[in-house]
Amino acid sequence: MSKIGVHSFVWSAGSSRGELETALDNTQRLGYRLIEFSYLDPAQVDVKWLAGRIRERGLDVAISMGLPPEGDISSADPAIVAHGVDILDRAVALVRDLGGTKLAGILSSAHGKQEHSLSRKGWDTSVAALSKVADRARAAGVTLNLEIVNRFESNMLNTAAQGMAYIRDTGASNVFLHLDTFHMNIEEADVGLAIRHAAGKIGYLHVGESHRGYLGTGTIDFPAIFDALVAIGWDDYVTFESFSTTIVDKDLSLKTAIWRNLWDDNVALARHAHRFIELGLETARLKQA
Ligand code: FUD
Repeated sequence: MSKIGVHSFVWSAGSSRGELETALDNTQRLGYRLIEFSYLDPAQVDVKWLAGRIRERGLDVAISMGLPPEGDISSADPAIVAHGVDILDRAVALVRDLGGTKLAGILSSAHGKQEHSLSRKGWDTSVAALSKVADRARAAGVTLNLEIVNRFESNMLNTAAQGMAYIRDTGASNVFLHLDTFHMNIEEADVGLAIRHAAGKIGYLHVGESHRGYLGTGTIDFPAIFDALVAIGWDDYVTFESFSTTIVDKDLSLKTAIWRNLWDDNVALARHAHRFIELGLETARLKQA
């Protein structure tokens, strides 16, 4: 049985107890072993209660987010950088309090389309700020996983190679890459090769289709991706991510340009995705046996 996770926005963008309970229920019932909560706001959620529910069900948990413009740690404005550091520190605490070990997403710059290119100073500012967060995260037993997203969602880390350079500059042992097949399909010359080159530095992984709908119905070469994952000995979570206008988050849906309805029935979608990932990994293992 492979370790397969699911992004909470497959279930709901809400965080009422009922919505969270349904999300956990569906996650477990369909055979997923990890739930990733996106933009979970501790002010809206009883974190202790949620941690207990996750533990009781024997699930793992990860948290993902993208920094807002007013918390961009690559900014020239020290107040904006300080706000971003505070957001990251609080997200690390949330991961720890939920019983998780991974913070993922766009952590090194603002999430969203930028109208300027990144300067050397912006890079250095971000590396310095994130390194400090990483020190505190290490004490909390949390890793920082930098999501590599396409050019329309960040002006900083668009390829795995750029992410590796950033990690080297931090010198931190608990900073890793968060790779995502949707973004890699846009920016990497060869997705399988990029995974092989990044082996050992990949901390978290999203599997999403080229249109972010049903896996296997777009243009992504999934056999090449599963082959690469098996070749590098990946034995951590593969988390399914998909977006449709059926589930709208006020921030993320706009930043990721979710304008089309790619599915209504999230249970059918998630059931299919689980089978697709399981079979893909199994086939790759058979090929390499
Ligand atoms: C964004 C993306 C997501 C996002 C995450 C934030 O394009 O792919 O992974 O960063 O959902 O919580």
